[in-house]
Amino acid sequence: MGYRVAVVGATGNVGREMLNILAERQFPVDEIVALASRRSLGTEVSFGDKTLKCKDLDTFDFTGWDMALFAVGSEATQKYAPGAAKAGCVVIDNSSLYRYDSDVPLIVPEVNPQAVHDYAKKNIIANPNCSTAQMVVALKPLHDRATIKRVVVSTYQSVSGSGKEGADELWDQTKSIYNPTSDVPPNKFTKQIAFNVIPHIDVFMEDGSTKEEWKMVAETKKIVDKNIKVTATCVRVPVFVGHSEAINIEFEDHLDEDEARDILREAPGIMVIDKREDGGYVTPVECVGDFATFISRIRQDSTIDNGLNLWCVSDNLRKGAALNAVQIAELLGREVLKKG
Ligand code: 11C
Repeated sequence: MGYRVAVVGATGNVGREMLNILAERQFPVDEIVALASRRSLGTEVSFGDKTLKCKDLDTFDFTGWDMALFAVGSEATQKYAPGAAKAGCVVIDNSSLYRYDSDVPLIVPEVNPQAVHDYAKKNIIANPNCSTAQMVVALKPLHDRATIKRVVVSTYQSVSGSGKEGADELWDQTKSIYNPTSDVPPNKFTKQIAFNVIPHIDVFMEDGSTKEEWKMVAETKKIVDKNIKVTATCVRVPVFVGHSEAINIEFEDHLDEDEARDILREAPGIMVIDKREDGGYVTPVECVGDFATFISRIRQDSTIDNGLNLWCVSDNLRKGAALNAVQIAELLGREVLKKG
């Protein structure tokens, strides 16, 4: 016996990846429905070797459905998730709407799987921001060994994090620079993204940080440990898929770089590629379509007593969004609903 699963926002980048990953990982599905807004009604999406026709989210009755994986913005989540949850369907939400709600667990299954038991207060589980998800997978096993005091992270985030419009803008702008007959001014991004980098993701906060940076701080505290101090600079780069992060970590206790490498090699969800030679590290184009979070360039930071540097790369549409949501669904099935 399997689950009745709804994928909400099935025509978007993340919704399509959710369907792919549910099929790839042979999630025990008895019935699956792809839901989208009325204008996408009838649009066909793939689920393994099957094709699903999108149904209307607006009129869908979630009664009798076990789980709904939501991949729509906060506004649509606010409109539809409470109704689905009230109907008894557990919502796994990829938007930021519920992430900071103390009645909603925020889960990365490799890090805080025990939080799944807190799902019932609202019948909702939140999925973190992509840049947080990959970082906490790397931080957790190191924190367990040597207690992290402070993290300084700089991100190099791909345009797919900002949706299809962002990817189209990079593509069109790149072509227009080679062929200057057509001008593609910044629209989704605030400055030219082709052949450029932009130190600005999401809105500005009062203290001068951006919301993306704030999310990395707040979500790391909620998922790993509220005592960890995090400071982030989030940067958009002209890469289509795959977020990269340069992470500097300060620990309470000494942690040797070789031991850190061994710990990370054994840690769930991580693949260490760390040869100290040309090309002995991972770049975003190599991580596309993969489930793992890749760690390279592990080395001591000799400017502080107990410091390490590392390079972390992952497919932002997978571990950063759809894969993590499916892993939460697997966890929920395994630990709570116990049907599969
Ligand atoms: C980006 N991290 O790369 C963002 C996208 O809070 O789920 C995901 C935003 C979120 O633009």
